Amino acid sequence: MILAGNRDRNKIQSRIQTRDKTGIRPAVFMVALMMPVLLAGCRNNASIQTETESADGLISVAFSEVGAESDWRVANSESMRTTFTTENGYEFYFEDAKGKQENQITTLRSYILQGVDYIVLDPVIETGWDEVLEEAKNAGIPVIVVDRMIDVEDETLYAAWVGSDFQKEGETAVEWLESYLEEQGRSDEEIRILHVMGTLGATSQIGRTVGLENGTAAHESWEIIAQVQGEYTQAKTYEVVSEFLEETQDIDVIYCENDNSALGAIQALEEAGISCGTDGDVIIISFDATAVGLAACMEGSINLDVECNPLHGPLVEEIIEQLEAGGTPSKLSYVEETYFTPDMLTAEFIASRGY
Ligand code: GYE
Repeated sequence: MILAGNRDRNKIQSRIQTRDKTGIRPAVFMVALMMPVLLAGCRNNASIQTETESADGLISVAFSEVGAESDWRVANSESMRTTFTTENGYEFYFEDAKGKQENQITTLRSYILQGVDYIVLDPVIETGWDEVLEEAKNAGIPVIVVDRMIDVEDETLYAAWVGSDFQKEGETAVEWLESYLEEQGRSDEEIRILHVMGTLGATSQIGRTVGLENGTAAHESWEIIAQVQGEYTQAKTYEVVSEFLEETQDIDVIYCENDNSALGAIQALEEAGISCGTDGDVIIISFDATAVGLAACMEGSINLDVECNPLHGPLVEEIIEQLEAGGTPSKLSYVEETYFTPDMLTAEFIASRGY
């Protein structure tokens, strides 16, 4: 439902903060004025509905996704799509920002103009959201943030956040490495770590980086020999790791901030004739635990894959249900996560996860 419609709005009156004397949300009023323009420019004309047509009572949920840079991301988008279906009572809007915050800001402004019921935002980076979220707030549209966090002055600019504890993921990796080296009798050996970072400024990058940096500072014999930017993609990581290997091949660990990066690092090592994983020279640590990462872990080229759960759709739906019922969802909800090593994996298990 795009316009105010005749879905029972009583429940959501309380969260609509700005209305003019007519009781119409300014954004809705603007949409009414601009209807012919919007209809002409809309990708999915069929889903634009008039007030009478929206008697179906669908709730419109408009998602601004980071991009499609990784398998994790694809699973995340899919989780939203399969949750917010018409059969489940939703009208779903989706925009892929192609990794650019400015695209997300444009998308949010168009969602605000359309007067959607809820905005779901997975922010590329943490900063720079105050202004556009103020606009959403003034239009009375609750914003639910998923995955990466936002750094805003006014916490009332978003209703809730759901995602992972990224620093904890990094700490899990550090703890595992410590015990793995111990098992191998390498605790006192010098350990040279190549750190492949994800998208700079994204909460997942920040948390996983802090986890590693703190862990390294706490181990005298560990050293981060370089930090390179893999941008969460296989292609970029392959490029930067290949370049690095021309400088030195003296590396004990490559800490890759997601599975696609790990695959890029493995590809670069293979090409340089360097072995990795359980039977190789370089220990590979990865994050996400998507099917591609777990498959590489099961066959031994990734030593550790720390899980990061991308299935946010049902969690966002719970938050929307709470808001619809006039409740206040928890401001921050962390998803449960674990980690995987080759001995823990089977093909059946990987297939059963569905992403
Ligand atoms: O680990 C990576 C993706 O923010 C948790 O973004 C997310 C990260 C994920 O591109 O694969």
